[in-house]
Amino acid sequence: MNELNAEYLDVLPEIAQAIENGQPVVALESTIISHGMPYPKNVQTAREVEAVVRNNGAVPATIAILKGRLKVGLSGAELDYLGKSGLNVTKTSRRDIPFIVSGGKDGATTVAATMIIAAMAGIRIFATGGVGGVHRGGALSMDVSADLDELSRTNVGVVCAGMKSILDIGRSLEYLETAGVPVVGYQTDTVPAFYARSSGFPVDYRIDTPQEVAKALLLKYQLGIDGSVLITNPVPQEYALDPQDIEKTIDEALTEMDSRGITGKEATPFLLARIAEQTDGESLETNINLVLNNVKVAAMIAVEYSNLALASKQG
Ligand code: PSU
Ligand code: MN
Repeated sequence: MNELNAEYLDVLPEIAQAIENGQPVVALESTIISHGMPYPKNVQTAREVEAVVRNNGAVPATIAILKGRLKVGLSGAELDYLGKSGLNVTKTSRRDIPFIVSGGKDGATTVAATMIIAAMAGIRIFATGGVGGVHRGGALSMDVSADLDELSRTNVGVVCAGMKSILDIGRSLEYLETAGVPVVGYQTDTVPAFYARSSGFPVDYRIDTPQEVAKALLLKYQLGIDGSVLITNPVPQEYALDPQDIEKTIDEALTEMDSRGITGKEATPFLLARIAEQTDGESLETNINLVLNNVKVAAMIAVEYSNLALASKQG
């Protein structure tokens, strides 16, 4: 752990010990809890997610900011508090962290902010549902998620189910290429589109085993090449939604967002909530199951990463 940051970090003892010993740890974000899913499913899912990480041999580390403290690992009561507070907790990305901490406030961390705090604590693998990207119309509005720049600079591998098609997936991938972020397809040739198994866009590298993913990630850091590897893992077939149905819902949500003038950091939470409402919870079931699938893969990668890193230290 970086001495400079230790003063602001609260790492649960079990997690601190695992990091210290080079054992597998998987970081998890909290905006998905407060802004990504409704209560109480969000809290139930967050607990289930932690259980799946454990069942696959790693220690879960859910990350958030509470009363100005950077929390790595949350108690059951803290998870419940975040889930109940929902949209009342500040969505916290890179730019917000110093202000939430200096104000002693609570913050639900996005992919970008979770990566930063995970890296401070020494965690190398992080799992979520979907990452942010270039919004549709983003070429003009310049609404590009801070997640993309974070992926180019912070050394944490991110497992996700691709991007929701609320985003312009093609432009998001162009941006990642420019930023030097490799997009890996875990057992797939095409980038998944969150609810759907494929966006049609090719991945940079298809990798079929957790060990091969871990090897490339470790090598990247051994070579001193900063930034993430985006590991995309398609939603399990049985939970995938019909792309045309979901497209219609997304289009309606985007039209409503524009007519209400919603922009900036409110855009993504608005779209997520609208889509969940409009699909009568069907999309929520898909969302939950793809997250569970991602954390399982992330835990398997973390186990392999830990083995390889320990072996290379000894060797
Ligand atoms: N996309 C999803 N689910 C989510 C998010 C994005 O499918 O929960 C959340 C994540 O926390 C992500 C953030 O980091 O939204 C991106 O927000 P913005 O587009 O404002 O950067
Ligand atoms: Mn944005």
